[in-house]
Amino acid sequence: MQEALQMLAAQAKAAIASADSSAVLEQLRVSYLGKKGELTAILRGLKDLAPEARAQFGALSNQVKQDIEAQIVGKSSALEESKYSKLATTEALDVTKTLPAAKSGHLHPITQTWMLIEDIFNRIGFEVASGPEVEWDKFNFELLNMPKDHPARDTQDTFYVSDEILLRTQTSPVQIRWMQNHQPPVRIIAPGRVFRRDYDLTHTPMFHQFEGLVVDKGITIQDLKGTCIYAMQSLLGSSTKVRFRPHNFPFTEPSLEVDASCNICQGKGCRTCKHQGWLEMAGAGMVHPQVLRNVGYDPEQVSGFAFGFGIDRIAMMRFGISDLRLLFEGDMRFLQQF
Ligand code: 2U9
Repeated sequence: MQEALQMLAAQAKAAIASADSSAVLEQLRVSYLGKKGELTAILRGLKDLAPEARAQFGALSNQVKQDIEAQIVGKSSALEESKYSKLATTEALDVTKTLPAAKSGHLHPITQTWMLIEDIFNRIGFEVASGPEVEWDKFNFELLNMPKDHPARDTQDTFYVSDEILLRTQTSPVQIRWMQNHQPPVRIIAPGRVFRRDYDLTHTPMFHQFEGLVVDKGITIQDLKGTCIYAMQSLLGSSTKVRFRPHNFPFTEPSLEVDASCNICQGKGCRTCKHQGWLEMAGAGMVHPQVLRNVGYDPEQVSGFAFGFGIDRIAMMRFGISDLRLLFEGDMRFLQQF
């Protein structure tokens, strides 16, 4: 029995020493010291021995049990220690290391231009108005002097939702709604998304424009011209020249087109301005008396002017972008430049 105990003690010592994980160590503890363990079986057998032998082997068995327990405890802390010292090298963090600079986003070139426009007009006392992108035919066309059979409707290929509902082709309905709810003086700009069925190098089915409207007693075409010159020079530079050509819109009379001297070649002629020295920037005119009447204003008492600019066009000129479609593709390599 003594021999058996000594062999067991030697076996256990070797096995514990070579255990390479806490799980293996736990298995060894169970197999030696557990309820069905080898040493436990020997200890249980002590009761069958003669009293003398029982005292002798009892003491020895207890000694072996204590030794095995102590070895397991010692090995367990050695294993823990080596686990953490390995982690200290494999998962080490250098908290003093300099991080790469954080990337911050920025506003889209169109948003930047839009905000600049609002700022330029705020400075001369205009309020900013907005309205729905899905509109009634009445607000987008009819009250603007374009009844159902009007030829001008053909030039604005429209997305219809139903007979009476459409995606607005201009922001003019915002001004109609404003005038229905406010008495003169009116001094507003209406920036926003508009929609037309068009897609090529210079047209996208969704684009941005801002329109302006001023209505008060005694407003003349001089006010219109002064405001357009102020806007063009604020947006494109103070040396920008502005010229006005006669045009025709159903909602203004007289109507004008507004050109700015090309800010790429300073008016000398280049590819951007098709060697004209001028770029077409806006449409404008004195609000048609019928439009004033349609919203309940008296054209004998008040007069007004209105204008419309493409925001995307201005953004392209300010940032030197040649293809409008690039602005709407969401390619970060392109957008990060602005
Ligand atoms: C009301 C009365 C008149 C707004 C106007 C234009 C001329 C015009 C274009 C410019 C570039 C559209 O984005 S674009 O293609 N706009 O030419 N817009 S006058 O006239 C109004 C607006 C509201 C009540």
